[in-house]
Amino acid sequence: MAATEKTEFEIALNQAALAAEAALDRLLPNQNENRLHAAMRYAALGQGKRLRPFFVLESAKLSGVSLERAMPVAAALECIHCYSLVHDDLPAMDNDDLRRGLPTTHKKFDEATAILAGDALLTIAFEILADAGQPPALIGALAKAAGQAGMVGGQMLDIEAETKNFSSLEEISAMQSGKTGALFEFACIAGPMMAGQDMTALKTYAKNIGIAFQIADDILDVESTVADLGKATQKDKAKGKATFVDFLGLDGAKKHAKLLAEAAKAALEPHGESAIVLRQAADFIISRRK
Ligand code: GRG
Repeated sequence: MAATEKTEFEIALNQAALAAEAALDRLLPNQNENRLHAAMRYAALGQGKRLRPFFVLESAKLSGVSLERAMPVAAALECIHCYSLVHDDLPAMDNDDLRRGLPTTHKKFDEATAILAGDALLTIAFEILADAGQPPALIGALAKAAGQAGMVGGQMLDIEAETKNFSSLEEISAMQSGKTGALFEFACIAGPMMAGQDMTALKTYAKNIGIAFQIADDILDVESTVADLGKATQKDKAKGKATFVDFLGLDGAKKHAKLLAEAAKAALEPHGESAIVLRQAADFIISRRK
């Protein structure tokens, strides 16, 4: 392949990002001069890799589910991801000024507006799914992934770990499986769930890439720059956060991420050649620069 030629994954991610942007633009409210609407749109539109929508659309494709049926699920999931970023950036949490290369939502607007925009992005996600006639099992699965048994629960453990150190790799993996992994897992099983198919292979794939993604995030926090990442770096150590790099060292963390990516790819074996894009996605997750 020539150096400039794009991989199947890069093409699919780019298409998913464009489709997600268009869907969010259409689905998010936009009354003139409505401050809440403006903050919701600021938090959700424009930048972002759109990895979670990509995984929804790709798992749907692999399961024979149409783009039309999968798109509201991809958009709803991205709304929840964007809400989590807005709330995570607040002074009471990570207190960040920069997100996706721009002022965080509470810096651009104010804290109260950012809290409400996050709340509204979370709730509109479920409105989008209900309006699209998605099955209760899928709506319930997203609620579970986002809530106390998933992302919110993981975030709580992460905050607690600032004062109460994790003592094992299992403990930190459990926290990250909730905080970061749960939304990835939902994204990857959304396809077979909509199609009523077996989810085992994609669930195993997702569990591995979820942790690999977080390890890559921890490594980028140490090795990357604000200009490349569009957000503050070197924050984890300063905040006393429990990271994979602390437990494994930089080289150990890179090796562990590679093992997880290989395990993710191996899990796709039942899907054969049609899972090539997801295999390439696993490699991207651990080699990304932002
Ligand atoms: C506040 C309820 C609540 C949860 C916050 C996801 C999360 C939990 C916090 C985000 C903070 C963070 C940096 C987590 C590490 C992994 C992560 C989710 C990174 C951001 O995701 P990307 O890289 O972001 O997919 P883009 O901007 O590309 O969408």
